[in-house]
Amino acid sequence: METLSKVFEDKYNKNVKDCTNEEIYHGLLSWTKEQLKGRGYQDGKKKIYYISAEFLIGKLLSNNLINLGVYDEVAKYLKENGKELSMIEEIEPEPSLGNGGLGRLAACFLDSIATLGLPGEGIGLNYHLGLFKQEFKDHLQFETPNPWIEPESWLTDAGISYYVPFKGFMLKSTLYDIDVAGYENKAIKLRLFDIDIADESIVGEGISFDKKDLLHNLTLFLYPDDSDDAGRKLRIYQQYFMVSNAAQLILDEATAKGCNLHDLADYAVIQINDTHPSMVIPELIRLLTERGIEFEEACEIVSHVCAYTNHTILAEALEKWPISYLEEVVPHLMPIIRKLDERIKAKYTQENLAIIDKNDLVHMAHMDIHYGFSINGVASLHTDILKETELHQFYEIYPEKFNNKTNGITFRRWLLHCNHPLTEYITSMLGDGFRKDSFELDKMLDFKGNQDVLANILKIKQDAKKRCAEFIKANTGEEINTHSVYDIQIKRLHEYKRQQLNALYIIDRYLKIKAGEKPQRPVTFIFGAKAAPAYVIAKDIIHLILCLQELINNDPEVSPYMKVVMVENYNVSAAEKLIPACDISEQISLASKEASGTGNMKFMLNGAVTLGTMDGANVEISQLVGKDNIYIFGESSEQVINHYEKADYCAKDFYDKDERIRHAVDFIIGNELLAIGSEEHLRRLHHEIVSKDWFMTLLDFEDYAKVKDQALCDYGDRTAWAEKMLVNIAKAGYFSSDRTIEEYNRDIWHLTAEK
Ligand code: OX2
Repeated sequence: METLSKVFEDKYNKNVKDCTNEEIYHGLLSWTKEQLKGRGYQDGKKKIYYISAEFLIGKLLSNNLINLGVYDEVAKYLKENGKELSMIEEIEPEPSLGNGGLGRLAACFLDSIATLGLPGEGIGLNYHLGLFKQEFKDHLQFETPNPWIEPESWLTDAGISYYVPFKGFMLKSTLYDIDVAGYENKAIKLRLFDIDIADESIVGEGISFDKKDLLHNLTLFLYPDDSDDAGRKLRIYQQYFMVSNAAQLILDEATAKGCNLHDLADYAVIQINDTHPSMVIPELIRLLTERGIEFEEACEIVSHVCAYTNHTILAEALEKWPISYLEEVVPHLMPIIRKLDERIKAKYTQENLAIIDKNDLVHMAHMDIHYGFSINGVASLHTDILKETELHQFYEIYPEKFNNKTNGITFRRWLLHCNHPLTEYITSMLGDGFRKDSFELDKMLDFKGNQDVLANILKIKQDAKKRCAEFIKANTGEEINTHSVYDIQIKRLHEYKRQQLNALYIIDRYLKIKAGEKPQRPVTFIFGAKAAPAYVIAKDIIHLILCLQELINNDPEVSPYMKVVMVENYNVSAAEKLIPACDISEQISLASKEASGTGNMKFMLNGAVTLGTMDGANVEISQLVGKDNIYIFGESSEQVINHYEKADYCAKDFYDKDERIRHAVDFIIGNELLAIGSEEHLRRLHHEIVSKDWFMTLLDFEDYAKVKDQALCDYGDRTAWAEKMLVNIAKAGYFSSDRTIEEYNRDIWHLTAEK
C-alpha cells in the first residue's frame, strides 16, 4: 500500500487519514488506473470486437479492486486509517451508458472476456448525459439528464481519431478507453467514441434538445426519443457514427498486425449486439472496396467476420429503417445495401427473406442473418422460438448459422462485490475455487440437510435485508419492516414484463385486508423500473404503483401487513443493494416474450427463490433447481403463441366473468386512487387493461395469485425455505458469464486464450 499512500501525499500533500472521502476516491481512481495499465492487455492475432449501443458497466472502483486482487488489502489499509471503503464507493458516479439487460450483458461479457484471457474489446459511444435520470414528482416519472463524466474519471483519451462521413459533412471522432480488468488476469478495453464538440448546454427542460443540431447532440443521450422523424434519424446518425469508427479501428488494428484485408477473418470477429450496430456490415464492405477489394470478395470477407445476437422477438425492437432516412443520413451506404438486397432476391423469392421490403423498409436483422456467419438467441427457449417461429424462414435456409448462447452474469460483481458476507461464507464452506470455476458451487448441495448451514444462510439474508432497508429509507423515505418478506421486481418497465400483474395482486391483497382477511405475514413489495420517456402506458403503470405506495403505506389498517416501495432511478448500484436482500424474485413476463432475463440469475445466486413463468432463462433455472425450488405459474409459450395466432384472447371476457379480477382492475379507477393520482393516467391504464391487454395480464392472474400465495405460505417454514435458497445458490453456477463466453468462443469466435 506504499504506492497508494504516496498518491495521497503527491496529490494532496496529505496523509490518507486527513483526506476527505472525495479525495480518497480520486486518489484511488488514479492509483487503480495505474495498476490496470501495469497489468497489460490481452493480445493475440485474432480479436473479438463486441459492438454495442449500450454498456451498462456500473461503478468500477470496487470491481477493479476485486479483479486486481487487492480489494481486501485496500479495505484494510483504509480501515486502519479510519476510513470505510464502502463509503468511498458511494462517491463514484455510476456511468450512464446503458438501459437494461442488453447493456448489462455486454458489461458482464467484457469482464468474462478479460477473465478468460481472450483478446477482445468492446466498442460503443460515450454518451455524456446517459439514458436519463428518473425523478418522481406527483407520483409520475420525470426525466432529467444523467451526467456522469467528471474531470477525473475512468476514461482515458486514446489519442485516436477518425473522420466519419455523413451526407454533406464529416464528423471527427475522439476515442476514450476504459480499462476492464480480468479477474486475476490482464485487462481489455472498452472503447467509446465521442465528438469533441458535443455540447451539454443545448439541453433545455427535462431531456429536451434540438434533435437536428447534430454537431452538438450526437453523443449526448443513449436512445434519444424516437417518437418523431428527427429522433429516428438521430438514432441512425449515432449508429453509423459508432460503426464507422469501429470499422476503421478494426481495419487499422488488423493491418497493423499484418492483415492483407483478404484474410480479415483471421484477425477480427465482430459480435453485433442486437441490430443497433448492423450498419457495420455495409460500412466494412464500403471500406474494403475503397481499399481495392472487389465488391463480391468484400461481401465474402465480411460474411466470415460478422456474427449477430438477437435479444428479443418484440417487433418494435427489430429495427427497420425507411430507405428515405438512410438516403438522407448515409447516402453512400444505400447503393451497397441495395446490392446486398439484390443478391438475396436473385437467390430467394420469398418476401420475408428480403432486406428491403416492398414498403421500402430496410430490415437490419435480415441483413445480419444473410451476411453474418452466426445468429444466436440468448436462452434455450428463445433460440427455439427464433428457429421455429420468428425467424423460421431463415432457419430453413441457414440451419447451420443458428445457435443458442444462454446468457450469464459475472459473479465478480453479482456475488463477490455485492454480497461480501455470502461470498465469505461460501468460501468458508467450499474454499475459493468457485470464484474461477462457478460450477463448484454445486458442492453446496452436500450441506442441504445441515441445520447450521441453513441457519447461517438465513442470517446472512436477514442482515442483507437490514442493509437494504437503510438504502430504501434513503432512496424513498419509506420505513420498511425488515422481518417482512421482500418480494422484488426490478427491471425496465414494459407491459410484457407485467409489473401491472404484480400491481393487481397487491390491490387484491389490499382489498382482502380491508375486508378483514388478515394475511399470515407481512410482505414488502419492492419495485424499481425506468419507463422509456415516450412509452405512455409504461409511465401509467409507474403512476399506479406510486399511488398504491402512497395509499397502502399510509393506511394503518393495511401497512402492518404490506408495504409498497418503488425505488427512484433504479440502476446497477441500486440493484447491487436490492438483490442480496431478496426473498422472492419476480420474473413474471408473458411466456415467449422475455428472451432470457439476467436479473433472474442474479437473484438466485444471492439466495432468492424465483416466482415466474416458463419464459426465457426461467425455463433453464427450473430445470436446474427442480420444481420444489421454484414457483412457476401461467400459460406456456406454446399456448401464448397460439393465442396470438388465433387472436382468441379477450381481456374483457376475463374481466366480465371473474369478479375478483374485476374488483382489482376497477380499483385502478376507484375513489381511493383517484384521490391520490391523476384521473387521466389511471383511466387510460384501466381502459388499456380491460379493452386490450396485449400481454395477457388477466389470462395469468388467477394462477399467479394462487402460486404467489403458496410461496408466501411456504416462506413460513424457515428451514424448508432455507433449503430452497441453498439449492438456488448451488445451481447458479451454470449462469456465470464465464460459461457463456466460453461457449461463444468455442462455437463462434475461435480465439486463443492467453494464459
Ligand atoms: C434484453 C432482453 O429483453 C432480455 O430478456 C435479455 O436478458 C437481455 O436483453 C440480454 O440478452 N433490449 N434489451 C433486451 O433485448 C433488447 C432488444
